[in-house]
Amino acid sequence: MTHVVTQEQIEFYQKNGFVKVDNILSQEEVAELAEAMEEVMVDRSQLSIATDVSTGAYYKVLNQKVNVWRDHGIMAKYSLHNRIAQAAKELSGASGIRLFHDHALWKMPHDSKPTPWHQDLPYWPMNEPGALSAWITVDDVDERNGCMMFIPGSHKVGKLSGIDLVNPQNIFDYVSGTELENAKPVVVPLKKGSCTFHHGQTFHYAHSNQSDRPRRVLAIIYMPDGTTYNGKNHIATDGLGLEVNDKIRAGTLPLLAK
Ligand SMILES: O=C(O)CCC(=O)C(=O)O
Repeated sequence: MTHVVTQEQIEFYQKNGFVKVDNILSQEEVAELAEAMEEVMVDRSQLSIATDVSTGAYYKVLNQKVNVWRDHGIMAKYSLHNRIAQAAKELSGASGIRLFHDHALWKMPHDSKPTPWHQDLPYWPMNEPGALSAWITVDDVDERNGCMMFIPGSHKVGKLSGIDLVNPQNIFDYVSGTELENAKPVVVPLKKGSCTFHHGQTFHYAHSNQSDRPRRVLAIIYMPDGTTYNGKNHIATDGLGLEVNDKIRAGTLPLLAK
């Protein structure tokens, strides 16, 4: 198969813990995905999980719905898309890539809050650190409506304590005395249809949405095939009967690229 990302992008990702990939989707695909996301965000199906109600504190940070691919065929088309999974495989260097979960991540206009600096891996039930997220936007994003920013090289610091996304600790306190303490963030504005990939240990942040429209993103979390379970409760693995140190695999966590 031809490569989805360049060698330069792979090296950038390995070194910095994030990378930008322009036009991972065509403009036709973006339009289709945006329409499906609009539908799925108001769908009352029980298969996906909205993590807060519209009056809640977390909703101001993120209007989030997890596993939207289970509700909508077009969301499944993109969340299970081979091209995006293949890019994740190439960047991570894994021999196979499984879906962990997808989530629509909308930052609502008006009274929104920033997504505080955090790592993702502390929330995931994984022993190993190779999992990564594709963050695909269907709107042009910049600092005004909540594009992503990253601390280069922060994925190499290891897994720290999780951050409370509503009442956040300062993640930089955890790395005081290291070069990360005063590291300069890299801001990554994107055109719709483009994406970033970030490693589960990379520090990342997004400003509040100061525009008058939702900032609409589909994020897909991938894990290297063979990643093992650490016993932590998580929406994507609860009820699967996994024992600690089992390989994380199930029909709902499909192998997407190998
Ligand atoms: O969309 C955001 O504001 C934050 C996204 C994020 O934290 C993630 O995809 O891991």
